[in-house]
Amino acid sequence: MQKRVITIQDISCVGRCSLTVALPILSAGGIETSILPTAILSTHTGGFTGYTFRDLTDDVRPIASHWQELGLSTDAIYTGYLGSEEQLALMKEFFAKFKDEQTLVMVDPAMADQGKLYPAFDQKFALGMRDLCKQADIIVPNLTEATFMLQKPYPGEDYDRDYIHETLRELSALGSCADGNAKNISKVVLTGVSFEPGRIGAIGFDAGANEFVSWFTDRIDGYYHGTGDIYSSALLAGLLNDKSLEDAIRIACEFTVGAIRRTHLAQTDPKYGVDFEHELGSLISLLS
Ligand code: PXL
Repeated sequence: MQKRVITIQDISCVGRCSLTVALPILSAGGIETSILPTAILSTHTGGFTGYTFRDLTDDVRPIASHWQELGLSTDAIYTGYLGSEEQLALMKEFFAKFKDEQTLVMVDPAMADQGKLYPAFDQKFALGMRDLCKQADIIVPNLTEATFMLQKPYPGEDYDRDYIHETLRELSALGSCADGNAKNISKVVLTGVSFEPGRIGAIGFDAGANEFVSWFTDRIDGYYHGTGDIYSSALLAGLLNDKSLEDAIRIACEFTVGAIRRTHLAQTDPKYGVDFEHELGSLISLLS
């Protein structure tokens, strides 16, 4: 049976991130993608100025109630960029309504990169996001987001494999400090990890198997916006196509680097995001 995901993030109308990448990537993975937009912005907030922001917080509960009346069920819930602490609280309510034994909850704590929080966020929000992550089955932070959630210093490029493994274990253990039926976060995927010049990738920790898995590709110079969202969407597409964590990590890495490479060669303005569209064919092949 075809799988369904409900993804909850903003619509940044221009700039290829959040819902404008999650929808096509998950669709390419053969997954029915239902969306719950949390805000509409004319562009994303990274590198553009003067963007509009229409908050849709007040719509979240009525949309969820209507779906409950329909008896809607879902194989996965995937949250990305969320606009406020109030929205974090609403996500917990949403999980309580729509999560059952079978539902995979993926939280991408999209709030920071390169050692800094995105413009809309502060420490308090970062801790709120940490609390939301406790309710997830899988989380996909980059190293900046991980250090904000663990309240430890951002190491820049100065870390080794032991540091990364310890960070992954600490992130997983966040789940066991949750209220109620607390348990470790079963899978953590840390993105943007590099142990040698010219190579970058992701490392996953499967708490149940007590196992680390990783994949690395060439590192392409420059900073490309929206690649975290592209990575998470492709990772989820892999998992929902019954790929192992290791294979899903590899597929998401290869897809994302392919899009970055094209964009680097085309020399387009990186704040408009990366050309993932021309990589969708390869994604479909990687998933089949
Ligand atoms: O890519 C993450 C993201 C999503 N949505 C909005 C953003 C960002 C990152 O800056 O600003 C609105």
